[in-house]
Amino acid sequence: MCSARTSMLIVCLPCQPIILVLLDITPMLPVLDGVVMELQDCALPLLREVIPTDKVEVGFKDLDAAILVGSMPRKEGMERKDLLNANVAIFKTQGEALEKYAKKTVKVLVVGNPANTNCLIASKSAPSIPKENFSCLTRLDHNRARSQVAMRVGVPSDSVKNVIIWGNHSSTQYPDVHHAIVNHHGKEMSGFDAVNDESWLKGDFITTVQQRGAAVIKARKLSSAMSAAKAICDHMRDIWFGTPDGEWVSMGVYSTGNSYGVPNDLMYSFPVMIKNKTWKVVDGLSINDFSRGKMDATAAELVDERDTALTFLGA
Ligand SMILES: NC(=O)c1ccc[n+]([C@@H]2O[C@H](COP(=O)([O-])OP(=O)(O)OC[C@H]3O[C@@H](n4cnc5c(N)ncnc54)[C@H](O)[C@@H]3O)[C@@H](O)[C@H]2O)c1
Ligand SMILES: *[C@@H]1O[C@H](CO)[C@@H](O)[C@H](O)[C@H]1NC(C)=O
Ligand SMILES: *[C@@H]1O[C@H](CO)[C@@H](O)[C@H](O)[C@H]1NC(C)=O
Ligand SMILES: CC(=O)N[C@H]1CO[C@H](CO)[C@@H](O)[C@@H]1O
Repeated sequence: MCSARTSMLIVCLPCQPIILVLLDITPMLPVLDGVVMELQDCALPLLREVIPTDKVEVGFKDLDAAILVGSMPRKEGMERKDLLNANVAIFKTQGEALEKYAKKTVKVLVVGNPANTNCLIASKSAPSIPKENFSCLTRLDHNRARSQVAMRVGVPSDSVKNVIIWGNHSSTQYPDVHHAIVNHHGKEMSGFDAVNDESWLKGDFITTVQQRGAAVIKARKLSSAMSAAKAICDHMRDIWFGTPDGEWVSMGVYSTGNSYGVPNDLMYSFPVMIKNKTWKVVDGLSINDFSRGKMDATAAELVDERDTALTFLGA
């Protein structure tokens, strides 16, 4: 599958061929045909086949990876509870379909909002698939934070590593740069030293990242598409091939209650390192009072949403 590119090193470059199975609801099938044409027109060398379908038993059959994007969008005048109820129904059905049709080793990435809670519902509806195999997308927020710092310092985005997104994928998420490292023209510095503007880091930086989704919608009249797709690719690629040595990324993963005082039984965004398709929360980072308060606030929001969602799940 992967060929060694040099005679001295066996370097397995990210070259995993894929078959894409695209599931949508029946009225969207004509639109899906347009997506299939565009995918073909990309002439992607690793894309071996595209299968559009409106049948769950085709869409979920023997999957190695599942990216759950479809969810109920908020409509004018819709109550938060009704929206959550509708999404619980969708992600319960999708969890059950994963349980029934997918491989037990499937890696499931939930994108549709509210992503954290939808992910929890899907995992609870697929009891024979390990909870660790479910994650939700906060990589877009992670990339936003990384890019904001890079632009501020005036370095390329890959000169900034180890930012963290804690908590929910919402405006209460906490983008944290206390452990970030910036390569400032060859010299490694902490994020705070490189930026050298604490009030920006504790103020506008945080709100810019938290409200970036809304800002994109306001400007484009449409929600993030390209950046979200890029973040999904980053997330799945890192699950497949691992994170680089010494680097972590942010992912919403199952909290067992053993990391950073985050309550048990939540999908919460943590810094994780990934090896051999298995993630581990990066434990032991120091957390100051400023961070603590923000991490707890976003956790409280998720506990509340989970408890409401579980009443719908039981119903
Ligand atoms: N976590 C993140 O960072 C992040 C980033 C971007 C978007 N999102 C969320 O992702 C979701 C999708 O966004 P989008 O812009 O791609 O929306 P979209 O409306 O363009 O696409 C959603 C697709 O899902 C389909 N769908 C709906 N219900 C379905 C079901 N039950 N089964 C199969 N397919 C179904 C729809 O027909 C539609 O084609 C939204 O909830 C959005 O808020 C999350
Ligand atoms: C958590 O984040 C999602 C995604 O932005 C949002 O829809 C949801 O309302 C948030 N949860 C709460 C309880 O605010
Ligand atoms: C990688 O994970 C697989 C399945 O979980 C396991 O069988 C294998 O031993 C692991 N390999 C390494 C090098 O840890
Ligand atoms: C990402 C992850 O944690 N994957 C796990 C999924 O479940 C299998 C067992 O079925 C584990 O081996 C993987 O590590």
